[in-house]
Amino acid sequence: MAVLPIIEIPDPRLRKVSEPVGAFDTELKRLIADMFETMYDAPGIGLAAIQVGVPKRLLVIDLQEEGEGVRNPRVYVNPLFSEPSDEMSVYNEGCLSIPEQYAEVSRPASIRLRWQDADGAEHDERVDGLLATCLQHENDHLEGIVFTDHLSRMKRDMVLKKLEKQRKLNKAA
Ligand code: GNR
Ligand code: NI
Repeated sequence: MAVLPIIEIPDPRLRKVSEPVGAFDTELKRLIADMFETMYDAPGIGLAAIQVGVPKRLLVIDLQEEGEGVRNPRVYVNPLFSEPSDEMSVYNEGCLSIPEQYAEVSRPASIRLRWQDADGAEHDERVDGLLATCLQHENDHLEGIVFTDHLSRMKRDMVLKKLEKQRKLNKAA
């Protein structure tokens, strides 16, 4: 297993549309294991394959609910969203590819999700709460979208300016 480098904006790879996973082989299982190790190391609650430079429709999530440190790893291969609720939910989102920046994003509070697991078996569930928010954030990555794309021009410019300022400070340190 390995901690992989996480790519950050404005890396153009983060704008690519990821391709469906076709083979449920040992290479896929190794990538999933490396993605978990990378996400836990960061630490983050979700990671899309493109964030480690692999343009495949694959996400890992672990909400580590209640902050009790109990791991609950979830893998979503070829996720498909439908039936978003009219009800919206606002969450202060962050992204490992936009480090240390946060902003409130409004998304459907619940969605229907179909996906495959690491062995290719199919699943179909309705999800809500933080899991629904996180899944939509990750699914955006598969389409080349990041959370700042959902903000007003003014808020987006503010976040991107703060990111540049932070990067300069980090460089000077
Ligand atoms: O670690 C992460 N935290 C987070 C918080 C609120 C909404 C979404 C997320 S996902 C993010 C990790 C990440 O960048 N995934 O793509
Ligand atoms: Ni992200």
